[in-house]
Amino acid sequence: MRQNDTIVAISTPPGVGGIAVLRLSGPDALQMALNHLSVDRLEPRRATYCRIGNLDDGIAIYYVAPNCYTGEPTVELSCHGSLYVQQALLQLFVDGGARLATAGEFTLRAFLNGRIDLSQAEAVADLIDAVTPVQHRLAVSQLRGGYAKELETMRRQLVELTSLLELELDFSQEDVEFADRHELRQLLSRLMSHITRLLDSFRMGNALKRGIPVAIVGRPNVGKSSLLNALVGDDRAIVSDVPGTTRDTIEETFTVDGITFRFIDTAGIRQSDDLVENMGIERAKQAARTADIVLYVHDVTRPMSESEGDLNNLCGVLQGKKLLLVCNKTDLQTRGMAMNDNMVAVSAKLGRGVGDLKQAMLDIVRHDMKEDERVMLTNVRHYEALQRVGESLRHVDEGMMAGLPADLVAVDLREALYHLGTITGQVTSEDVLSSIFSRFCVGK
Ligand SMILES: Nc1nc2c(ncn2[C@@H]2O[C@H](COP(=O)(O)OP(=O)(O)OP(=O)(O)O)[C@@H](O)[C@H]2O)c(=O)[nH]1
Ligand SMILES: [Mg+2]
Repeated sequence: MRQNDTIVAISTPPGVGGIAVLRLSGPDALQMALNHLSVDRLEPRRATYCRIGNLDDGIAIYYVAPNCYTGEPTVELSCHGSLYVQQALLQLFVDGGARLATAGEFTLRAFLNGRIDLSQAEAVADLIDAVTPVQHRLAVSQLRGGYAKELETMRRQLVELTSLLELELDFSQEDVEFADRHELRQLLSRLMSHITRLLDSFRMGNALKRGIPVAIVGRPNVGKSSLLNALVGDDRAIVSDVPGTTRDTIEETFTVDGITFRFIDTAGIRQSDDLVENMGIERAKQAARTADIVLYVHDVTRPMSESEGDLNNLCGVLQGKKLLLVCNKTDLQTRGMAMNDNMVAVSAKLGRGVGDLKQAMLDIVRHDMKEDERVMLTNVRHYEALQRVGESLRHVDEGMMAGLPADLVAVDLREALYHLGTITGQVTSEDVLSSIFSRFCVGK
């Protein structure tokens, strides 16, 4: 990982634009820029209007290290967004000794120079990817470091634990077990419950980031695919009056009030001799298993007892899910129905009641979000690392209960510290870094 050279890239999206921004970062950034500008100095953090390499007129800004994004001297040139100008300027600086930056390399340098930790670098990528207000909020809160602070607190507590134990080690010749193990275990259990809470927040955090999975299930022909189409406002799934039309699962996302739902239309659930259909039905059950919200569609022209029977059979699959009973085809039904809180009446065909259904889903999500207002875990890599931290701490706990000698317990503690360090990047490998930064675009 070379870091002592000067890198260059266009930081605005590829293509023609009103303006384009070229970024130079590294020890020679200022000199390289000045070589091609019509001015002979750039005042730090001041916009200077100048000619750039006889190609264009634009604005140059010089950022002084270390208080800038990459933590090293940086110059940004805003020029006209012509493809020709962009390419010609890049060429100019490459000929002048700069190296084309790889994807995410500016942010990688920010990390390597200690400007941000690894979890914040990942938040930068999330922020760039964010398309909904919720995704934006999650990324911003991770970027601003509320989460990093929480991790730091945990790390300090772990270090404290380790040093308490090591103190005990120093005195072990004298056979004192003075580091009050009661105190140790209290500290440990506080830490463990903290970790459990963070791990628990992942389900919600991840769902908010990627879209909350909503499975649409029910008997054949009740209008599941029609409901999907009505929800997303598009003829996404094939609809027909032949039962068993949908054979595979179909996914479509839709954002309501800033919250993204990932709808999964499934094959109608029934006893069938058709092998392919049965595979589809198995997938339907699987979709219901992995969903947060299950929309069970009931056709109001059919007896309610049918759906009730199904729901009883699906009981195991539906455990822990939020279930909404969607009574469909209400346009064919004139008499009223006894409704309760978990029921929504719709006509997928006419689009009637679909707004109510969306509202009911939003209510479910908002209710869950309230329970989890603090820092939320959204990143799979962090989730896995924290799971390992939790596991090591469980070993510590077991070790202390079993009265294991301090040096053995300390091994597990150090392992916990190690896994925690992988989140922020205090310990990391080139593989991890390259997999994280390859997600970025060039120029970031
Ligand atoms: N009148 C009326 N017909 C509907 C409504 N919703 C769906 N249908 C009709 O019911 C039939 C089945 O609709 P689909 O959406 O394909 O049903 P499905 O549950 O996806 O069926 P499978 O994929 O076979 O399991 C079609 O003829 C739809 O036009 C509704 O609200 N009112
Ligand atoms: Mg269907």
